Amino acid sequence: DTVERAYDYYRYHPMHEISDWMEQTVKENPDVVNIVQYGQTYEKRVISLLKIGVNTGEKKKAIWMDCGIHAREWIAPAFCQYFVSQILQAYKTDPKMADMMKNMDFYVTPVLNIDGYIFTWANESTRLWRKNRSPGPADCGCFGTDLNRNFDANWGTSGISANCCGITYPGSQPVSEPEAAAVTYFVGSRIDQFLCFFTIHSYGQMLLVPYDHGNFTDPNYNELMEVGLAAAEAIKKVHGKHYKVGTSPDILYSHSGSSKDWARFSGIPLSFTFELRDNGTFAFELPEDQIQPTCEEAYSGALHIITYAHDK
Ligand code: ING
Ligand code: ZN
Repeated sequence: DTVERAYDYYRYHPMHEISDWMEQTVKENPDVVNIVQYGQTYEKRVISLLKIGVNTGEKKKAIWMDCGIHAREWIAPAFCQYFVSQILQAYKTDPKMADMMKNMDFYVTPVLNIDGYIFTWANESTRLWRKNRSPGPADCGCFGTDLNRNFDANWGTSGISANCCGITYPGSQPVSEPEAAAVTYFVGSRIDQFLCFFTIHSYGQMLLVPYDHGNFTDPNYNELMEVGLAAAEAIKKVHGKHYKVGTSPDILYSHSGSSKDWARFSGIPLSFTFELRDNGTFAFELPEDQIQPTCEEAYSGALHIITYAHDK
């Protein structure tokens, strides 16, 4: 007979293993976890998330987290999986998490850009693919749209490449891509539920607050910075790593069409992009021995923000 081996959260997993892990997680936690299929990729793969929370029969508040919107940022899907395992464990041992799971549902998408993620696993020459896998315009000859430039938030106005071969090509129009449409529709149709939107990237060790577009200032900028800076402090306590906090134009450069800006423009009070480790030494190819410390520190930062959102 077969012996069930514990899932290894400190390795990178190909998509089929992540899909199996999602099903296994539901099997092991049938009372509080469901799989929700909410879209399809360009190559017709099903996009799904784990909905985690106590079914109280009431309309609940919610937290959004997506990972793997960019294919090569492998630490992001690893973090979403770790995050799920941690909240499910804490639910059983920590009254605060038990309370939060009664009042809120966590919607976690481990891999949003599934086609791209699979492409980065296909062979070494495609390991650093970022975009999705939809073909560009007929006269282009290149594949892929940058999904974090494709959302309906000042689409196409800054921090993009108009060339469809570029890595920041925003697509032919806002939400032209099925992966961005899936998030837009799912989150958009229950927008009032969401207290907080997280989208997880690498690399750079940053917590980005709205807005990514330099022409806009968030009316809650001070609050977002305060929460973000406290989260960065929580992160630093875990393994001493420094994460910068700020808007994208303040820290790096302005860009348009990001999911975080779309979420915030749509009315979600808290919206953050996490840029996980590292600072460029290994960049997108973060060694597996850094998965655990990266996840531990990022969990601490995310939990700070989630607790703030819940208690507010
Ligand atoms: N970074 C995000 C991107 O979409 C970003 C967010 C943009 C950060 C611009 C800083 C400056 O490009 C990654 N790593 O994908
Ligand atoms: Zn990214």
